[in-house]
Amino acid sequence: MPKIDRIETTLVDLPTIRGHVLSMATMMVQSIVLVEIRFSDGSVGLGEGTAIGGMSYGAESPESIKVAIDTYIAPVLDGLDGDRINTAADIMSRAVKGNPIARCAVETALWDGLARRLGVSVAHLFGGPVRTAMPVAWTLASGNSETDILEAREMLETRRHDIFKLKIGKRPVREDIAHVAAIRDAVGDRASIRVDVNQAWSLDEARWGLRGLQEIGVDLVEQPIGARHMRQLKSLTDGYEIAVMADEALQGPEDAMACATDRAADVFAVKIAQSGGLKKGAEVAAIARAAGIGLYAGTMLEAGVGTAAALQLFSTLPSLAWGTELFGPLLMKVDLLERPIRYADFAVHLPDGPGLGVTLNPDVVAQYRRDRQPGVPG
Ligand code: MUC
Ligand code: MG
Repeated sequence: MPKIDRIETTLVDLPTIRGHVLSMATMMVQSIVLVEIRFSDGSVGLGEGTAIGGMSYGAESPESIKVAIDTYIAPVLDGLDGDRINTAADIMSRAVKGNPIARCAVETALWDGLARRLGVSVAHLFGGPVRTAMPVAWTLASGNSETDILEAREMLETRRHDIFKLKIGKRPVREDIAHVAAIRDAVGDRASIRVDVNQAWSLDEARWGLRGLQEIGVDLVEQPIGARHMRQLKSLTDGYEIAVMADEALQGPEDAMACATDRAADVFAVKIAQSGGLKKGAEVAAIARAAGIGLYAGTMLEAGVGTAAALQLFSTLPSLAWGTELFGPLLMKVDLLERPIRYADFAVHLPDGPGLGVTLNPDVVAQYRRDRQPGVPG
């Protein structure tokens, strides 16, 4: 039985293609933690842990993910049979409370290692893909309506995306609605328009907001109010026709259960990282499915490894009515993978090959790793 020999983490800072303006932060760089697990038989598994906007989006940061893995997860998994992923996940959740992104990164590397040893894909371990191409949204978040319109037109013309998610919540509600309306008018019925408020509105702002968004033909509003305000979210879900999606409110199966029991949202943004791993992500999706709640594959704006991991899982779900936003690698100026994930015909394509189906480009990692020695050629 291959044992877990070593768990290595590397912080990598990747510049974004433009400022990505969210209600809580503007991202000029995306920092990710790469995880490589080395097993006693020589096999290796890859994982990724990625947060958004330092600590402004959630409680984990790139630095805290690295510390959680190096200091608290690696020692308790040392020497464990590498095939026993359920045992490893259980040990991790007993040793480390919270920190779902760190646990997901390690679990991902265990799945990659196991699938590679078996010569199959991670999707295969989850019962096999039911699809290999998935609709993929692009986030318009340049902070400027005109720039967003140009970007949307280009995405439509190149057939890369016809689903746009607009990041709002930073400006007064009226200004945000005018911004969304300008984009809605510019693209007409060629695209689905959705918005993500990232918890920025109070309940009364949200009531005006949802009414306005509904009137201008927006399809969906994501996490309009604070993650903990589940009852208030339900009042919005019940009060308007526009679909309401829960995102930050879903930190694993327990939150999913509470949200589904009250039917507080119409759609779940399922994120493997926020759920605490692929297995728990699958549980969140199963709860949604059992409750008749729509599914959407969310992202923490991961680079290629984390995005591939999500694709492996979401390719196996019988229904994914709202598609995905697994576009993370496209937001960064450089790609970490030897063979980048393919985006074409308004879809993201499941990488093929064993494990996650991806390998790292060592030159790019060497050039962008945070601990790179100045002057040492990367
Ligand atoms: C979020 O809240 O959904 C997804 C796309 C994007 O631009 O930010 C993320 C996070
Ligand atoms: Mg969101």
